[in-house]
Amino acid sequence: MEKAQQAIMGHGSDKINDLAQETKEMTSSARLTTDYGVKQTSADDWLKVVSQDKQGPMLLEDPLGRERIHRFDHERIPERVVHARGSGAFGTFTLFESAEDVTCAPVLTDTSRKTPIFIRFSTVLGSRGSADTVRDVRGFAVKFYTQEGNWDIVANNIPVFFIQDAIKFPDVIHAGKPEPHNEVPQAQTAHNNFWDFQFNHTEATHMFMWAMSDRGIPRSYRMMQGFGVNTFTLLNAKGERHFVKFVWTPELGVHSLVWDEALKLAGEDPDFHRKDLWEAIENGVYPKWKFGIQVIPEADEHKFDFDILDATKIWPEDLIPVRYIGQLELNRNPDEFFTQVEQIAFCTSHIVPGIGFSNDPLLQGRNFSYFDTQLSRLGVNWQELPINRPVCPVMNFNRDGAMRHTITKGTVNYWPNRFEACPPASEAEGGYAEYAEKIIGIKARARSAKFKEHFNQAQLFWNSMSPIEKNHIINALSFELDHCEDPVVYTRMVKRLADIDLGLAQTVANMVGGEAPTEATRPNHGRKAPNLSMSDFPPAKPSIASRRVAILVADGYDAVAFNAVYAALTAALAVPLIIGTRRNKIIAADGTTHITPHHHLEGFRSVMVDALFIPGGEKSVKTLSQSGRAVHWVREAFGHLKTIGATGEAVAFVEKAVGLDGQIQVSSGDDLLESFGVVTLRATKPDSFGEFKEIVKG
Ligand code: HDE
Repeated sequence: MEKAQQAIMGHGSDKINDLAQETKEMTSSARLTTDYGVKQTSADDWLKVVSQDKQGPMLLEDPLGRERIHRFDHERIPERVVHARGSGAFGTFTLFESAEDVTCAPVLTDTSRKTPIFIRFSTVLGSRGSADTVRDVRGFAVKFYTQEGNWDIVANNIPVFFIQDAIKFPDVIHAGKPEPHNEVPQAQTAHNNFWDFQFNHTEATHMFMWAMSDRGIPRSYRMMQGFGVNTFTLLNAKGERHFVKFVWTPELGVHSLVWDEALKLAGEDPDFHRKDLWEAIENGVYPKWKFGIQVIPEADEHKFDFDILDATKIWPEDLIPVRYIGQLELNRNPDEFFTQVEQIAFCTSHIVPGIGFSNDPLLQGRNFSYFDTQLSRLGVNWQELPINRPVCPVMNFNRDGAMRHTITKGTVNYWPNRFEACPPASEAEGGYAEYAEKIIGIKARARSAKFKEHFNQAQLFWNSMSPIEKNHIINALSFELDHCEDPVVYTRMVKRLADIDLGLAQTVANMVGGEAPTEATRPNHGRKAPNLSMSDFPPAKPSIASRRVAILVADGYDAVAFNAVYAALTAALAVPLIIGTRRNKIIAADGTTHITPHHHLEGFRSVMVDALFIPGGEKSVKTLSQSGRAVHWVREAFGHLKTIGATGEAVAFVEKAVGLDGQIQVSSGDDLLESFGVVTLRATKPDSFGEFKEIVKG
């Protein structure tokens, strides 16, 4: 049995057991058949008229030939209109602390339960085949297969959104997607239309600051927070209602790529995030997130200077702390991408008893949209698809439609019926109880007063960034606006930045063109909030597990140093990757020991790894130092502030490659390099790699 499968046997495996009924395996004992089950003697030739020396016509009669082409012609379904590019995995939700004071939903109150989940990660704007590492918001949709039915939190890695009202969604997406006349650019916000939209919608200001921050280029899906964004409600057994936001935080800490890495990876390894997730789960290093709720009693709804139903606002954690009550863990890769990752379909409207909606105008529109989009993507019976069906019984009077699978016996298909077949459930039986909310108002196309304030939290976010994060935001805005050729777009956007911070506006104006503002359009209130900066989220338990470490070797490498590092990394569940001057055998300095590299220097690049190690060995190091590509490996890794380790002769090679030759103290006092995360040892001692590991962990 697979490692990952073993881990989830018992509790939490209901969904896997359910899917097993539909799962077939391709084995050598199985024989090729048509879809209607008849065994076939050939898979290679269409039925035709042939004679010894002449190729005759193909026969339309051939059912196998026609079936193969017909089935192929229809393999594609419409890609998701947004979030088309994604990947996902199965896992388990474990509840540590009951939230029964605020909800009666057993998934959030019964600590003995383990609820099966599936999570799909995605980018928003790119097509299905676009690159993983583009600057974009990341989708983070979670399906909980609870005993009371499916509960979906269709979340993002950023806690706010561009717009307040669902009616604006087609506009924001049209503006962000490739432009209509030439379908350029793919998976990029760096173009006129996106920034034209941002200027025209002051409500988007807070969100574009998040998107331009390092959160827009995550290092890994495993290192992002998840946010439900919209305000939901919780209902407890006493009938009391609370407003709630859902949030989860990765055990590995929140980390990003640097922009240069993201750009290069988009070309060198467009599947970087997809592979990273797959590799970690296959290696048994399961990603985990603390699952939390932010709760506001109904009576406090109007106590804040922002509207708590406005999806362009966070609930600052100093005002409303997160209460972490459970854990999401991913522990099993899908068996087949299409039937699981592509066909999974989420709906914000899928909630279970004890959880409710709020009047958040973005959520209300989403509740309409998701079901509707599944109808055009998957057809009316999409909830019967194995990945989408609940693990609890489903029975009702919905019938027929394309691709209906379920065969429902009985002579009636309506309610009420004379047999009293399939009556609605009482609340005591677990029926969903609507909260009796009193609503008074006038009918109007309008938003309530507090929705009109759009800059306070954009300033709060900016003020809360560390100096490095601020610098990255400036660089991101400078890159994006540089790609807007229309001066109207970039000059107006530069002015908009003065609504957030004068220094920010002036620096960006200087880079992208346009008149630098001399006065802030509105004073910066100077407030900060906790847990907006990524630096507030270091790893819970620093670990080198699942980190990729490249080991650069050529003929004549020092086998003692190599073996020590390789063994230490493997024991710590890291992923050592041997990168040789070729993929054929590389011979060690002793002339007999050898290794077969995973990749060669041209086939793999430094941006694909977290750290670099170069063992000594006179001949090996000489070869590497004469290779432009090897020198580039070291320089690039150094430029991206990656940990670099070196022993013996390789120490001088690293020093020279990074341009710090002669400036450092040798022996244990390599302070200058160490401050850059470079660990060097002149003499190889197999037990002295602890420090290297410690730095990689950070
Ligand atoms: Fe979505 N969104 N969205 N969205 N969204 C979709 O549904 C929509 C919004 C999010 O992995 C679509 O099944 C509207 C916020 C994720 O399958 C569609 C509005 C947030 C995913 C849709 C929003 C999201 C989607 C396209 C504004 C963060 C991918 C395919 C009212 C909380 C789910 C699909 C997956 C997908 C509509 C705004 C997250 C068209 C109308 C806010 C993670 O229904």
